[in-house]
Amino acid sequence: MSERQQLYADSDITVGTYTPTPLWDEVDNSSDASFITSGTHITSKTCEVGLNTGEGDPGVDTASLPWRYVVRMKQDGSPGQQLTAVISLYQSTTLIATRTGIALTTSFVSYGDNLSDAEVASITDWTDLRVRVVTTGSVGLPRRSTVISSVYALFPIRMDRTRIRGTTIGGSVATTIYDATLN
Ligand SMILES: [Ca+2]
Repeated sequence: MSERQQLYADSDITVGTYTPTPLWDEVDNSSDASFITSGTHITSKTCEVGLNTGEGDPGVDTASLPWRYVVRMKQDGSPGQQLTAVISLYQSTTLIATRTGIALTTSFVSYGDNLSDAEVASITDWTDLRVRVVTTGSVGLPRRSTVISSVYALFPIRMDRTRIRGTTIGGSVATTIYDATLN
């Protein structure tokens, strides 16, 4: 089974024109019913949220699992502008990874970016990871808004821990997950 830790937004770094605030409180879940909106675009719009620290540095090469950050978003409003997004993972103010040229649609889509081995190796502080979203509107009216419903990252868990899921007993599945340190 996959051994993943999911890091959610838990702080605001750059609010810009986005509402409502705090931004992280709307995008720290998988529900499209809670979201943040940029307001109508004239030029580019930027927001950035900090991620919680999860279990921290996975510490070793776990290349069989993708290291991934995800932004679920769409463009809102009448046909006219086309919004294009750039999503980036930062450690503090240092760029770790970026994905450009995301053409938003009018339905929510989860756009992810997998980190390369070199990008993973460039992360030295797992307590200050951030995700920045920059969207730019094409020339054209009516103007549109960027809408973001979820921001998170998926990383492997530490390799010096193992998880043992309970076996089926009497027809019900034990749901407790046990952590055991091996060394
Ligand atoms: Ca949400």
